[in-house]
Amino acid sequence: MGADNGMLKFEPSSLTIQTGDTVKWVNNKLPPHNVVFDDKAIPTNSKDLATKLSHQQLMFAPGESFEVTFSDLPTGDYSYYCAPHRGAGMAGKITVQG
Ligand SMILES: [Cu+2]
Repeated sequence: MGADNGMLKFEPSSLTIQTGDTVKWVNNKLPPHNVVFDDKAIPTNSKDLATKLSHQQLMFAPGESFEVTFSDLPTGDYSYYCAPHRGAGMAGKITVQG
């Protein structure tokens, strides 16, 4: 989260995984960052699932990280953003395949 060159973005900004895989987000430059899944941009538009996948708490320290395991959920595209930097376009997408 936060590119080495100072850009407010997730790197990589899109990622394809298999059901059951775990994704780790690591704080890098320009904190604070977080990860908020948009219930309008995930399969089934489930608010509960969006909340479960999100890490709303802001991460300030470089190297701080968290992991999410994508199991027991529908396949498809899961879009998310960084709340403090949403206006700057800091967003990403996880594509979950079966
Ligand atoms: Cu951010």
